[in-house]
Amino acid sequence: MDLSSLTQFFSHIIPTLKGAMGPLAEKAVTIFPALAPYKEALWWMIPVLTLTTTLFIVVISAALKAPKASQKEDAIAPPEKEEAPSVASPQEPEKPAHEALVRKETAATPAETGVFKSLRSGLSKTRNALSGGVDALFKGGRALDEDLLEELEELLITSDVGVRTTMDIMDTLSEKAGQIKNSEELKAALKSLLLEKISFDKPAQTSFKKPHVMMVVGVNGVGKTTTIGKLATRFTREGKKVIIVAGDTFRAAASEQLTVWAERSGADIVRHKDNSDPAAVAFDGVQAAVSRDADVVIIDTAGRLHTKKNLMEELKKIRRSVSKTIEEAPHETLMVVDATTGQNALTQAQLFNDAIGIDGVALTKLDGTAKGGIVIGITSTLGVPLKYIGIGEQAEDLRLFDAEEFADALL
Ligand SMILES: Nc1nc2c(ncn2[C@@H]2O[C@H](COP(=O)(O)OP(=O)(O)O)[C@@H](O)[C@H]2O)c(=O)[nH]1
Ligand SMILES: [Mg+2]
Repeated sequence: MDLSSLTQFFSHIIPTLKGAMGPLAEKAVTIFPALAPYKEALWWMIPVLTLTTTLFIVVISAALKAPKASQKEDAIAPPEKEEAPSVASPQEPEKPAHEALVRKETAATPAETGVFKSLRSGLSKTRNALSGGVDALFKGGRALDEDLLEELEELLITSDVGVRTTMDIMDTLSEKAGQIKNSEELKAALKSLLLEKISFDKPAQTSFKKPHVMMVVGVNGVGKTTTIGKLATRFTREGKKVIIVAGDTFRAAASEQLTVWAERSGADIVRHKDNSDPAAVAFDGVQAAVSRDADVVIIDTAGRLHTKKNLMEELKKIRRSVSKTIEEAPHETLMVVDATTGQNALTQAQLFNDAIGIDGVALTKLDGTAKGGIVIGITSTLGVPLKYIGIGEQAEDLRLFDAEEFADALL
């Protein structure tokens, strides 16, 4: 549009607008006498104000629409927390567990929640008990005397630190008692003593010989399948090709649950019919890994403890079966234990270690307990490295165990 046609346009539109708005302006002045001084300008003020108000309403309603829509989805979304699957039951209906997982995913996928849960918030219950407990000891200006030390000892034992480890810590602390005046100093001393107890030579990091075969063992409900899902996520995010093997053929829902995790993490899954031989699935899984050039194979296993002897025999059979394809496989046997079971976790780990030998422990549900002291119990008595800790149910809630980071989060 050139300048002359623009001038022509305005010379046409202005009188038309003036003519149309004239009567409106008259009416406005009779209704609002205060507008009288602006009468001459009303022919353009009315359309301009109408236009800007409409624009304003459109923008505001568009801005409000987005959060409203997601609120609506929230309202129909199922609750995030699901009941833990019950201990082994062959009659367990297959569908609900599968549905439960799919629903859980729609409720809060990692992409939706966005922020990774911090270790500190995952361990908040233990932190409140331990760090808060030490603060409480000094309330009312108490000094570090025999009574206070005794209460501290009780605090450590009720946090599942373990009797022997607590005794060791208390011995050293009583020697240092003269130098400790307040809760901050006591926390610092306690922290360095705990750190001494839980520090390991760092477990060898993920430099795998391809395919690296991992077997995941532990009793029912401790979080094996979930931990496998989290591990698969971790490995695929590192760019590794992962195959997970549904070796818990005993529980109908187990393979379904693992299939959901495979989809979620982008791993392949090898599964057979329910009640088929776990050793045969494991064998096929390793064969598939070799032929598909996978980096990691993670084998899920059953965990029914009431037939303990059979379970250990079954696990040994799986080991033999995978070693037929790769002599040194499984390269790693990871034992999963549930931190909320306290000292039982330690007993279980010892039991599995004696029967089949374990290379590392994954301690789950540390977010659900105030007794995270079990980490200290496990690392200081088992002689097997604590490799991973689970601090929630989502894919990213698995951490490589780092003694310093852990101690920092607690005290
Ligand atoms: N809060 C919490 N729940 C967990 C964690 N790990 C697993 N779970 C839950 O524990 C329950 C049992 O887990 P599952 O993987 O099925 O145990 P499995 O029987 O050993 O395979 C499920 O509801 C999981 O969501 C964790 O680190 N924190
Ligand atoms: Mg399972």
